[in-house]
Amino acid sequence: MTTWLNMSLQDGASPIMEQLVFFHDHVLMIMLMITTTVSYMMITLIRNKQTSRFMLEGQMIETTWTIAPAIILVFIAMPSLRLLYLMDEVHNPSLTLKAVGHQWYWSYEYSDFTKLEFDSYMIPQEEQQESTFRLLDTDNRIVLPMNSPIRMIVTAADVLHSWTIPSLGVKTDATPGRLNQTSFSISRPGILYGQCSEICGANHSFMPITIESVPAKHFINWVSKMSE
Ligand SMILES: [Cu+2]
Repeated sequence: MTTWLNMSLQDGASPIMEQLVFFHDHVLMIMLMITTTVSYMMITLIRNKQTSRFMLEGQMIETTWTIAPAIILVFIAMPSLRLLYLMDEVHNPSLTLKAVGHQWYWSYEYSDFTKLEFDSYMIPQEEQQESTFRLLDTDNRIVLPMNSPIRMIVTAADVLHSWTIPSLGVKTDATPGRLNQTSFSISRPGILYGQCSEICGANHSFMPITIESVPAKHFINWVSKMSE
């Protein structure tokens, strides 16, 4: 999760998010090079009076500064498209979780099991404990096995919502009458936090998402306990 003074992305908790962080850094490096070059050019132009009686045109430099940005764009587009298609791919999921957005809470259905579904409300400020995070913790956490491909089905019951976990690199719109699909696999155990990311009404800020990532064995125990 984000902690104090973290100005950057959260640490990736899924292979896709790790790749997204690498891509972000890659683009930032390119932007740094461009900004440096352009600022250098602008400063030189301001500080010098570059006039010449003989120079009327510069075919070579004009060709270069037209083609160079196009080549730079290709170096951004290629890894970007690679990631886009990687994120779209659903690799033979071992579990399906359905999230339904409501005003203003999420409800979850584990469609692989019978009658395993629950609502997940934010823990209100009056009920905060030492161990809970304000505006981020829920009364019922999603429990998911780590290191297994998970398919998410996201939809809404009333208005638009958006199911988001920044550390997994997942953000899917929850639209009434529509099922949106995304997939991820969590690389380590822990608790992952997210918030609704589509302005959905008065309590939009108060419908967080909490995932408890556990080893597969613990997940099976949890499922049998829940379905009792
Ligand atoms: Cu919302």
